[in-house]
Amino acid sequence: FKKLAAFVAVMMMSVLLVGCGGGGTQEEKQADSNKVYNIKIGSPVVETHPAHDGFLKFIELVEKNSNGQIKTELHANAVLGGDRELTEAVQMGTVTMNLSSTSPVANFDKSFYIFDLPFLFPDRDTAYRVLDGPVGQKVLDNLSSQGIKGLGYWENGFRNITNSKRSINKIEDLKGLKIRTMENQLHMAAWKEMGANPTPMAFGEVYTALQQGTVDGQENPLALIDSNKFYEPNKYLTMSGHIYTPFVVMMNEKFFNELPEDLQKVVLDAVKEAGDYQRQLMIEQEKKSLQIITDNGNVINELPAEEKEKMVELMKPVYDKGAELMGSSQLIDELLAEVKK
Ligand code: TK8
Repeated sequence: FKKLAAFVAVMMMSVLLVGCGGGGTQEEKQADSNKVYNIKIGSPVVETHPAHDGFLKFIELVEKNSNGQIKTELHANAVLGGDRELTEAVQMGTVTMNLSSTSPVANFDKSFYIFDLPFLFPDRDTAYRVLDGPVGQKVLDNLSSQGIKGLGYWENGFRNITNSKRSINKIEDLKGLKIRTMENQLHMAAWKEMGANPTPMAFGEVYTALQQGTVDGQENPLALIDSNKFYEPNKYLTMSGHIYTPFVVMMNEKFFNELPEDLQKVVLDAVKEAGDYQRQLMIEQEKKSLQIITDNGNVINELPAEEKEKMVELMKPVYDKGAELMGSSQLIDELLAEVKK
């Protein structure tokens, strides 16, 4: 009997050793500290936009902090495609990492519709706190169902309206205006509620559409209105700030999971630090962009506060549609509770 007990003990020990030795892929990965990992980055924005600087900062940080184990290649100016194409490429693994406005990503995971609810965040600091908090993280984690690792949020910003027809001094001025929207049902519903005529279109086609008059106007944060020169075909700029759109930074999940834990932390820390840096650049850029548009002789007005309040009232059905598209109002309720903290 004693022999049998000893045999079982040896067997148990060997299984345990193998278990924590061979199967422990972390140790194997850790041991292979000479392995180089190449991150192929696709960016949908032009090099003059601070999101490009965000990627440059990310690259500096990961190459420095990985002792050369992480190499990068940055394909900027949407040469590998816009939001949707790049997100599909990250999903397939043909591109390792990208950023996209959250709105097109709602077509991959419906929880991203949350960010197309108008007037969700009263200011930047609230947006940053909520995005970097538990609700923002929950939305990022939902991307896992699409084979994507959500890494964090950088800033696109509060959206303003440009058009070639007239200043928007009251909501009625939007009536019948052909406005390009992002390819996102909730975004389109918001503009319908305000009496405009929404046309969904990829970002890369917007300038030509404005120039040819296919659409009368579009809406984007000032930095993009400047970097993509929408103020040239669109003489009128109305500062409405009706939606805060984040950029979501994403990575192919299989690639991320194959990184040793220490390099996963290097990537996550670099996305966070580069994001803080990019957010600061955006605050500066917004002032510069407004000056450029002013110097170009555009007609600029602020949507009056009472009109913004009317917009908030008009948007209530959009919140209901958002809950319908997302399957419930739970995430909306959670996010609004975070906003109010
Ligand atoms: C840039 C887009 C842009 C977005 C849009 O790729 O499509 O209007 O606001 O920032 O993501």
